[in-house]
Formats: sequence, structure tokens, C-alpha cells
Amino acid sequence: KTERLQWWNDARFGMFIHWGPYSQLAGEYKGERIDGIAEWIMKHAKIPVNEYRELAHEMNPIKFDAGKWVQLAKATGMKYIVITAKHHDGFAMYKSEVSPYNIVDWTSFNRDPLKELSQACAKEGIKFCVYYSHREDWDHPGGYGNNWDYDNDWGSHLYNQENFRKYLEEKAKPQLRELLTNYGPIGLVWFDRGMYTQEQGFEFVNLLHNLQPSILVNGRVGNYDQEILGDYQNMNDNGTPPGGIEEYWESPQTLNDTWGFSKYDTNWKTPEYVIQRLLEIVSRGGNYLLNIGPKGNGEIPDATIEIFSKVGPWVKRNAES
Ligand code: FUL
Repeated sequence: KTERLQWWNDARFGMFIHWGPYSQLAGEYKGERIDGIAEWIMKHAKIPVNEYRELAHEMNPIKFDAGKWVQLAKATGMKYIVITAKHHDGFAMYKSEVSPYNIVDWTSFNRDPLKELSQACAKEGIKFCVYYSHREDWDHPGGYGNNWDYDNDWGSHLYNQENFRKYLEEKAKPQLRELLTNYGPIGLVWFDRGMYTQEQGFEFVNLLHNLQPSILVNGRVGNYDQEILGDYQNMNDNGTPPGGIEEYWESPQTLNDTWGFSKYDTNWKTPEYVIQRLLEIVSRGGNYLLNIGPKGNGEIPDATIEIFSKVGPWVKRNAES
């Protein structure tokens, strides 16, 4: 384990990227501002699944430039990139044979952004990693959270073990197999929101290790009430622990108040704030996974570039060996 974790432990600073059809909605639905984290807009605005599917057809990120994204990470001193291959909305941001609900088959974009990013990362010496929402899937009938009875809480009371198993076997696992087969070596897979049972979590860890033995798995793969599965521990969203902890750990944080792009969220952190977090986290032995939310058209918000352009030189001067 220590050996597998070496690159990650040396890295300290990574770029998280939340990007999907929600980015294009940008915190607005039918002309109305929708509050809350923008990648959750489907839930927050109660968008019916068919309507969300229609909206997803429109995604066409013609300004997407993998080279630029990876350059930005590199210039900011980040050593790995974790991009949403599939978030809770169930939409795959890569060419998938498992379901046509993916950026290549569902939109007119006709390019596979993950392929381009993985290649740009390989070229620049940045570790390419993917986020995959393994439990939550609001599009598949068996996925967690897929309860369109919006007047009720959409939580686990409607969870049906049989349908969920179907979702795991016919979507989540096959998609991870694709990701681990078609994109070269992947540094780590970032799972989210835990699993029902520890056994189900193990199934994912094993699947990954069979395909790429040196891959890392983040700390949100298993059942949250049990011992942490995966290679390291994740802090809560935007959370730093009060003191150092013994285990390897990583703090996912975002640059404003949302992960996916929202045109309404301009509550940007300052470069000083980012540098302070970096110092705080690194001095306590952790990794800082800092999120950006590119726009639906593939552009990175100016404010993000501006902040990173101040952080990068500081990191280069003071923190990189
Ligand atoms: C959370 C997710 O529900 C958010 O949308 C985001 O991806 C964050 C990093 O993790 O649990």
C-alpha cells in the first residue's frame, strides 16, 4: 500500500473537476435561479428525468481544450486531476458502450473529453484520475436517489435491493471496466457518498485492483458506518481536520460554494485563502484536492484562472522541490 501511495503522497495538491450537463444549466432552470450546489440542479429544481435527458442533448463544449486544462493544473502546482466521469445525474462524460447516455452518443460534440484529457495528462506528467458516482445514479431505474416522487424525500426508504443490484451489474461496474480499460493507467478512482454495505464497496475495490493493480481508491467507496475502505481517508466536503491524523487523507474543497459551474456563484476564495488551505493541509500531512467547475461550453471561468495565476507562482517558489 505504501508503495502504491507514493506518487499520491508526494503530490499533495490535485485538481478536482466537476463537469457535466449541469454545467451548462449553470444554476438556472426555466429562467429561474436554483440555489444549492449546481451539479445537484436535477434534484434541486425537480427536473423530470426525461426533461433532463433532453437538456443533456444540448451539451456541446466546443471551447473544451484538454491541453489548456492540464496546463492550468500544472502551472498551479497540481500533480493529479480528478474529473467527473459520471456524477449523480448518471450522464457519462466519455464514450461508453454500456449506455448511450454519454457525451459522444447523446450530444453532437463527437469527441471524448476524457480520452483527450488522459492523453494530455500523459504528455504533461500529470496523473489522470476519475470520479465515479457508484451508488447514486438518478437516471438508471435502480440507482440510488432515482425516486421521482419529488414530494417525498428521495432517500433510502425507497431503495430496492434487487433493482440496485441490477444497476450495479449493468451500469456501474461495466462503466468502471471501460474506464479502466480504455484510458491508460488511471491514478485513482474517486467514489462518492458511500455504499450500502461494506461488501458492495469491496466489490468495487476488487474490480479495480483486478484491472489495474496499482490504482488507488479514495475513502468514500464503502459503508460510512464501518471501517474506512479504500487507500486513504477523505475529509467532509470542504473540511480540514482540526489536527493531523495518522492515516493518509485528502480534503476535497471548492473555489466558491458550488462544485459544478453556476453563473450565480461568485463567492470566490482569494488566492491567499487557497495558499493558506494548502499550507494548513500539507502541514498536517494531507492532500488538497481543489475543485474547478468549467462552463458547459468547456471554458474555465475567468475568476478561476485569475486565482490560479496567483497561486501557481507561489507554489512554484515555495513548495515545489
Ligand atoms: C458530494 C457530492 O454530492 C457533491 O455533488 C460533490 O461531488 C462533492 C465533492 O461530493 O458528496
